Parts: sequence; C-alpha cells; structure tokens
Amino acid sequence: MEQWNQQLESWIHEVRHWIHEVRQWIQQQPQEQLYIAVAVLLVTSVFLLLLRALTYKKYNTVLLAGLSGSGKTTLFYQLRDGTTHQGTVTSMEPNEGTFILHSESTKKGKPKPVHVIDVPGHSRLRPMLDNYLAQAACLVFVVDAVDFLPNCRAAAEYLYDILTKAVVVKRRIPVHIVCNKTDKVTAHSKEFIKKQLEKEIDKLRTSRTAISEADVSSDFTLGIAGEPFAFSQCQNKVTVAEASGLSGEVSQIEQFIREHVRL
Ligand SMILES: Nc1nc2c(ncn2[C@@H]2O[C@H](COP(=O)(O)OP(=O)(O)O)[C@@H](O)[C@H]2O)c(=O)[nH]1
Ligand SMILES: [Mg+2]
Repeated sequence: MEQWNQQLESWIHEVRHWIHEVRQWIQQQPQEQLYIAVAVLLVTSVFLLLLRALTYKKYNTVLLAGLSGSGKTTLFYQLRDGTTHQGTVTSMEPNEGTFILHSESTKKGKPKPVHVIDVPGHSRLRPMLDNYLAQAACLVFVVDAVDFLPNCRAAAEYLYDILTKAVVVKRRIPVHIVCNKTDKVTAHSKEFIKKQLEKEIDKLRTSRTAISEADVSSDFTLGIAGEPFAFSQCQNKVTVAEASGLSGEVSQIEQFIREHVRL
C-alpha cells in the first residue's frame, strides 16, 4: 500500500511537470498558429466521426442454420408467429422474412424488426451460406437433441465449416448452438451435446489441417494448437442453449437475437 502510494505520488508529480512544460511551450507559440492547430484538429475529428457514421453498418440479419430435420423451419415460424406453421411448407418456399419477434409484438414502445433467414441445411445448398454470412449479425445453429448421436459427425462438420469462415472470424459473428426438441424426454442435455461437438471438432481439426497442406484449406484454423478444442477458444462468442420449436420454448433464442441485432 505504502509503496503504491509513493508510486502514485511520483506519477502525479511527473504529470504536473509535463503539464507545466506544455503550458510554457504553448505560451511561446504565436497565436495564429495555435488557432490553426485547433481548427485542423476540430475539422479532422468531425470528418472522422462523419466517416464512421456513414460506414457504420447496421446488421439486423439472423441466420438459422443446421442439418435438415433439426427444426429450423419450425423455429422460424415460432419466432415470427408464436405458432408452428399450419399447412404444408414446400422446400421451394423461401423461408426468409423481416418481422417483429412474436414475443415482442404485444410490447409497448416500438420494437424493431429483425431479418431472419432459414438457411437450407442440404449440403448442396450450403455454398449459399457465404452470401448470407456477409450480412449476418448473428447465427443460430440448430441441433436435433433427440436424434443427436447419429448426426453428431455431420453437425460438427457443418459447424466447423461455419466457425472457420473468414467472415465469421473477422467480424466475430456470435454463434448460438441451440439444442432443439427438448420437449422430448429422450433429448440429450446441452452439456452433453456441447462436449460431443467439441470432441468431434477436435478430431476434424486434426484431419482437416492435414488436408489443408493439399490446399483444400478452410479460411482459418480453430482453437489452440496442442490443446483439446473448446468453443471458448473461438474468437467469436459461441454459446449453447436449449429450445423446443414445437412447444414454443424459444426464449433463449429470442434473448440471443436481441443481444446481437444492432438497432
Ligand atoms: N419433438 C419435436 N419435434 C420437432 C421440434 N422442432 C421440429 N420438430 C420436428 O422435426 C421435423 C423437422 O423440422 P423442420 O422444422 O422441418 O426442420 P428443418 O429441416 O431444420 O427446417 C418436423 O417433423 C418437426 O415437426 C421440436 O422442438 N420438438
Ligand atoms: Mg426447413
């Protein structure tokens, strides 16, 4: 404590000394030059602020990604209407829309709309993901928690592809892994799913790094070399939650969206 106080005092002394020096220097300068300097400083600051305001992008797009059958489309309608969709949904129908989250539609004040895209899970359509990611504020990765084990590898591969995309790493797009279908008693816990996905991604990391020498590389490598992979090592925020699109338990997803959509 004593030592710390002494240190602080010597810093204060130092700062005072500098302020004094600067004052003296300013007094020695001709007046016009000072005015010009202040004016230049002001103009540049205003210019920089303007530039920032003009280039500041408002991302309000939320992506729903995940394997086919994980429940993305059900979640889409649940977020929009608060119900599961009535009638048939053909795969041709683009599930994309700008709307006020259903849970906020009755709120007072003026809730802002979000743009939600239900990205087709079929691997043939996945190249579209790049275009979607460029405009995304955040991504919800849906996992079927009931039928998890047979799909674990495929889900991990898809997630790996997303987490190593340059745009995801550079813009630090937050990823919310949602363990869906928790209305079923046979659903695996989110802790279990997280662990399994981490293990699977760890294996992929080893095999894909080997491939990357043959130039089929991902944009970025994941995690810390020599350590088992964990989502906490990602540069972007990766969180895990539970939901049930069928029974309308989507509050954690809504909270995630509200946290990350800039309005
Ligand atoms: N039990 C249960 N089934 C669900 C849930 N969400 C979706 N499903 C079912 O899972 C299947 C695939 O859902 P869908 O939304 O089409 O998945 P998508 O292919 O990811 O768009 C459908 O039969 C849904 O009824 C859920 O939360 N619980
Ligand atoms: Mg679908």
